[in-house]
Amino acid sequence: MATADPDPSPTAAQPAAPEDTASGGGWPLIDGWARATLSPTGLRLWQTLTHRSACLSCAWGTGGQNGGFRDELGEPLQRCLKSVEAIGAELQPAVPREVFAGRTLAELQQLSSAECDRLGRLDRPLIHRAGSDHYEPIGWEEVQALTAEAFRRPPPERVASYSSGRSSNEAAYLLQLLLRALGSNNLADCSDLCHAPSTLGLTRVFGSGTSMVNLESLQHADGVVLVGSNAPANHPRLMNELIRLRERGGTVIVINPVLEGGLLKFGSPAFPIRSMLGGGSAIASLFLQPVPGSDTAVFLGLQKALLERGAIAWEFVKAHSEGWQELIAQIEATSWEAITACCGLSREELEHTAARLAACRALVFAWAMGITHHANGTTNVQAIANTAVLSGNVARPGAGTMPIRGHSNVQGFGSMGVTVHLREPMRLALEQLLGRPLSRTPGYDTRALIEAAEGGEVDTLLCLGGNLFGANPHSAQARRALGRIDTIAYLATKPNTGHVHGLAARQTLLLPVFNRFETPHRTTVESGNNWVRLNEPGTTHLRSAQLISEVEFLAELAHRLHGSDPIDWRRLQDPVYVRELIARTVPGYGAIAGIDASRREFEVAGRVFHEPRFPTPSGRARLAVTPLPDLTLPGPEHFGGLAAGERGLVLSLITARSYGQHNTVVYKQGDQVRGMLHRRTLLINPEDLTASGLRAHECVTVQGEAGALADIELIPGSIRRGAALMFYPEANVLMRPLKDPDSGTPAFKRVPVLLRAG
Ligand SMILES: Nc1nc2c(c(=O)[nH]1)N[C@H]1C(S)=C(S)[C@@H](COP(=O)(O)OP(=O)(O)OC[C@H]3O[C@@H](n4cnc5c(=O)[nH]c(N)nc54)[C@H](O)[C@@H]3O)O[C@H]1N2
Ligand SMILES: Nc1nc2c(c(=O)[nH]1)N[C@H]1C(S)=C(S)[C@@H](COP(=O)(O)OP(=O)(O)OC[C@H]3O[C@@H](n4cnc5c(=O)[nH]c(N)nc54)[C@H](O)[C@@H]3O)O[C@H]1N2
Ligand code: SF4
Ligand SMILES: [Mo]
Repeated sequence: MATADPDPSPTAAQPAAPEDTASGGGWPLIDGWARATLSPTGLRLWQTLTHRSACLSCAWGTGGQNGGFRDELGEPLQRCLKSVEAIGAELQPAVPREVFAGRTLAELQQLSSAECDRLGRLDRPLIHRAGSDHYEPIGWEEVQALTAEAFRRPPPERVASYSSGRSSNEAAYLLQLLLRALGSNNLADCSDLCHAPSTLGLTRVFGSGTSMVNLESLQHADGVVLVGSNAPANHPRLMNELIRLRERGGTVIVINPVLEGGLLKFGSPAFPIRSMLGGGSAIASLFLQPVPGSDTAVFLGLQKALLERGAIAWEFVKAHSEGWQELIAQIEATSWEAITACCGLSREELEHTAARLAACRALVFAWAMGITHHANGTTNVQAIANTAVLSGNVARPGAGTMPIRGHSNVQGFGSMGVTVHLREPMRLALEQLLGRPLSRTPGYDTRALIEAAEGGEVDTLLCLGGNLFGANPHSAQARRALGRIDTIAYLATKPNTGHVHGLAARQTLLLPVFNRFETPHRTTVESGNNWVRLNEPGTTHLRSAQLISEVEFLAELAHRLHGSDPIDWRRLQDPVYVRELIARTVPGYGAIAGIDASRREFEVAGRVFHEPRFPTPSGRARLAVTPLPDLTLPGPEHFGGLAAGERGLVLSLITARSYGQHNTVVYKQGDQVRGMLHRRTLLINPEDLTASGLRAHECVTVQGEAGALADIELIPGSIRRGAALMFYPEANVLMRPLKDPDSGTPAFKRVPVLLRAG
């Protein structure tokens, strides 16, 4: 454990001291803002930043009706550089004509993710037909006819969609309505690769799958436990809340196998003096570095320590939960040896941390992909939720569970019914709207979609944003699977690797859409804190572009498929009408019906718990046992073995985002904060280097279960022994798609790999 503030920890099990690690934020951010402002697109960029629409980037959800820079409490200066990067990429000129006309697909397939994105904006529809080595232009009428035919012909179980949470609620709602009306539940979504374990785990415990904390509530907390999140890079404005919490004398406990610099100190432009002169504000009060994948053991350890020190909120637990007897029995029966052997933290560290937790008046438990990207991701989430209940930290001001959502509107997609787990109230409402029962055939989530496609069971796929190829594990399998689908339509703003590697068997359509700040009509999105934002209409800088709004495209497709049975599908081109239907059928969304008139943004009803009555059958939180995971790694022989005298070792690989990328879109090659100056790097503990005979900055081959990457530079850093970190999406060639059986989410953060010298 490393401590980041004057409060001394009882042990110092991990070597890295805070000074060893570069801090997050600070000068590079201020410099980034200056550069962006002075660039040729600077003026347009500022116009976009002040446009009344939500940030494109993460689900923290800055922007909207309060003006581009404000959060839902109206606080100014809440835009971060990530947002600027995302807008900058959208303000690129159109892809030059000669790119798709002149370059063959084989040439385009050589491009990296960053190079694809830098080609520019897609500005007219394109098609790739089997046998051709080019994408070629196509008119919208032909696009609509081909797409409608591709959806009409096969049986409904053989058509599917994949979506990424960048689009609007209105487009999401239409997408699921269109597919469900057809009889298909195959609504795969990027959340299947992301927070599906949070939705499932929280629903099991509380009957509701989203954050139970809003921004205001967070501001009443005096403690935050931040688990498996690199918020300085991925949710920068959350850092302002953590800085303020520390200023109020609160406690921030970070749990992460990587001693992320920005979680020790962060220089936020919202606090400029400290950012520039003081090297940033202190974040972590306590930093625990467990074995990757062991968080269930960490939380069982914290629960055991709370139990032993008499800090269980018994009154609350007995009054407002069920199943606690079995959980307490598990905690008592699980030995300290089993817990510490699994998570690699000492009993003293866990006891000390539990004492800090018990001393807090109101605690928020927040987490991201370090918790969900595991073969037991759902159990991890339940272990956190159990801890929140046992310590009495739910359903009161300043306390609760808060999954930190990813894409800017990923949560809205779930609310709109883009999920294979449609909730009963919404099913009934949709059945009433459509006047017929919905199909009960289980739908494909993202992994099931890839597996079904590989087995030749999918004919037509519509991708509303995202990069299905790049985001999946086992890139070779993803390419093969997509290649067996007859027709794929990609709706996107910019080209990505998926568009050139994920080619369908017969025809692939690449269709350019308006982004959020360009869409010619109003749209809405939902933040990770359940706040619904309204985006005003906008315009595009692309001259003579043939862009389409996602709503218009989907409504036209629906009309061609369904005519006016039983609703007037073409009328759905009017987003006001779509919002009317949303208000009628989506639980908690009644207020959206009046949003066009009132322009009043709102909190989704029933999500934030102010008192301990939960939407479970008994009204109580449902606690359940959380088994310890088996984290045994295979030996070198699993990968073909090491020859006598050959240097190397097996590690547990975390695949994560660098400080300069948004998912599969890479903005910057280097990650200064982690000292990983290019993409072909691997972060490793210095003691693992010494023990294996490998050397710092040596280039090695990283061998996974599905593929290998050569010439990877070893970067010594503050990461737990036995673990390594590489950047996604490049690392996706390495891994076999091991997944959490409950949620279907891949174990992206625990990939067994063998490192070999040379
Ligand atoms: N700038 C930027 N912002 C983004 C994104 C982006 O790519 N770029 N992506 C968006 C999306 S879709 C998402 S889902 C989020 C992702 O946001 P994050 O979840 O913060 O992103 P990751 O980089 O995947 O990794 C999270 C952290 O988990 C830690 N970790 C790995 N394994 C474990 C473990 O076993 N236990 C614990 N406790 N920690 C572990 C890693 O060290 C890392 O610090 O960000 C969103 N925002
Ligand atoms: N190894 C590994 N793999 C991972 C992860 C990991 O941590 N490690 N993280 C996983 C996670 S958390 C996620 S969420 C997925 C992300 O998976 P995806 O959401 O599928 O991928 P993105 O890279 O976010 O998709 C970006 C593309 O969306 C398109 N786009 C952008 N804006 C819009 C818009 O407004 N409308 C439309 N129609 N298209 C738009 C652009 O073409 C852009 O190239 O990746 C997952 N894969
Ligand atoms: S924190 Fe997230 S929502 Fe807020 S400005 Fe940054 S990227 Fe956008
Ligand atoms: Mo995500």
